[in-house]
Amino acid sequence: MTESRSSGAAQHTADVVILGAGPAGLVLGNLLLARGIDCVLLERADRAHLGSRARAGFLAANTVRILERHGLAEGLRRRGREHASCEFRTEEGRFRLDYGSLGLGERHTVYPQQDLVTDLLTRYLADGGRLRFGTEALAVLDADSARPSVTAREADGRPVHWRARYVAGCDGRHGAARRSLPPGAVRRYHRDHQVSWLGLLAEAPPSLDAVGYAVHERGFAGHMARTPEVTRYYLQCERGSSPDAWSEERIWDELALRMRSADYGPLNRGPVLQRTVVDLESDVLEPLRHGALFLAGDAASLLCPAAAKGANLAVLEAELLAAALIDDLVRGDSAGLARYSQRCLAHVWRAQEFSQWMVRLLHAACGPDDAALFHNSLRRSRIESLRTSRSQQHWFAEHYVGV
Ligand code: RFL
Repeated sequence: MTESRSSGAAQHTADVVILGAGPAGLVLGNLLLARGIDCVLLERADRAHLGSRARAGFLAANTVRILERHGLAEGLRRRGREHASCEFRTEEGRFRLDYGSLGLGERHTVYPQQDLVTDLLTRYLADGGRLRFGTEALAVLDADSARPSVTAREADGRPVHWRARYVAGCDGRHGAARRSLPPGAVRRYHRDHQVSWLGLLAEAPPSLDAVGYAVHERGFAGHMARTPEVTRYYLQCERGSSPDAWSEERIWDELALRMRSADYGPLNRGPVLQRTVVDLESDVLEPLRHGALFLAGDAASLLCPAAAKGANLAVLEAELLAAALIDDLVRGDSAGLARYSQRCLAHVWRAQEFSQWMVRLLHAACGPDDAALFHNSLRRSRIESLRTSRSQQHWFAEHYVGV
C-alpha cells in the first residue's frame, strides 16, 4: 500500500478496492483480510447509519453455513432464532406450511441485517481492516485495463483517488460500480412487477409464530418476525403513495383487516418505527464483470423482497468472489475469476424465478376485466396446490429456504 498526494487528490493504492460496506462488501472484506490480501472498503455512510439500517432478516441455511465456515456467525448463533413455518391467509381460509420439515429440511435464521452488518464490521475493524466511512465512490475508471482506479469524495469533501488491481462493486443498485459500466459492456434485464409495498417496522412483538402471508382483495399484507420486540409488516399500496399518508391507526386497521384478525386473532400493536414505500422490481446484470470490476450483491442483481433472497445472494456471491480473488492474488490462478459471473448467475436466475413466482402468488389483480379474473383464478389454484399437494410443498420448501 502506498499513499501520496498530487494534483489536489490524495492518491492511495490497494490490491482490491471494495465499494460499499453492506453484507456483500463486508463478507468479502473479511475473507480477503483473513488471507492477508491488501484491501480497503469505501463506504458512503457513517458507522452509526450502517448499524441501524433495518432491511433483511431471514437468513437461509446456506448463508449461515458460509458465515460459520469463516468464523463470522458468532452473533447470529447467539442471538438469531430458527424459523421454519409460514402461514397463508386467503379468502378460502388459512393453512400452515412447516417448510423446515419438508424438502431439504432446512430452516431460516431470523437475524436483523443491521446486526449482521454490525458483527461483520466489528470483526473487520478488530482484525485491522481498512475502512473509510463517509467516503462516496464517484466512478470506477479504466476497469478494462490492468490498472483500474476509483475516484471518491471523503467525508470532509476532499477528493481521493484509489488505484487497484481489482475493484469489487458491492455498493448496491444505485452505486458507482453500476454507473461506471460503459454502454454495451453489460446487459441489464429488468422487470417492474407493477406492485408497491409499504414496508413497516413496528415496535411490537410478532403476532404469530410463522411468517404470515395474507392475500386480500384490498391487497397483500405480510408479517415477519425480526426480534421478540420488533416485527416487520408489509402492506401492498398504490404506486406513488407517500409513506406519510399512512397514520399509525390506518396502518394497524388495514393490517388487521387484511390479516383477517377478526377470524384468526388480533395483532400486537405498537409504535411504527419505520415506513418506506418499495416498488417491487427485479433486475439482473450479465455478465457480473467488466474487466477488473466485479459486481456482487444488489449491485449485481436486484431481487424484489417477496422471497427474501437479496442478502442471502449477497453473502454467497461475496464468498465466491473472495475465493476467486484469493486464487488469483495468492496463486496467480485466474480461472475462478473467469468463472465467477457464470457461477453466480446460475444462483441469481433461480432466485429470480422463485421471487417472481411469489409475486404472482401473493398479489390479487384488481378490476373486473378478463385478465384480472384469469390471474386471480390462477392464483387461487396455485395456493390450493400449495395447500394440498405434497410435491408442491416440497418444491416450495426447497426454493423458499435455499439460495
Ligand atoms: P447494501 O446492503 O445496499 O449495501 C451497499 C452499501 O454500499 C454503500 N454505498 C456506497 N458506498 C460508497 N460509495 C457509493 N457510491 C455508494 N453507494 C452505496 C451503501 O451505503 C451501503 O452500505 O447491498 P449488499 O451488500 O449488496 O446487500 C444486499 C442486501 O442489503 C439486500 O439484498 C437485502 O436487504 C434485500 N432484502 C432482503 N434480503 C433477504 O435476503 N432477506 C430478507 O428478509 C430481506 N428483506 C430486503 C428486505 C430489502 C428491503 N428493502 C431495502 C427493499 C426487506 C426490505 C424492506
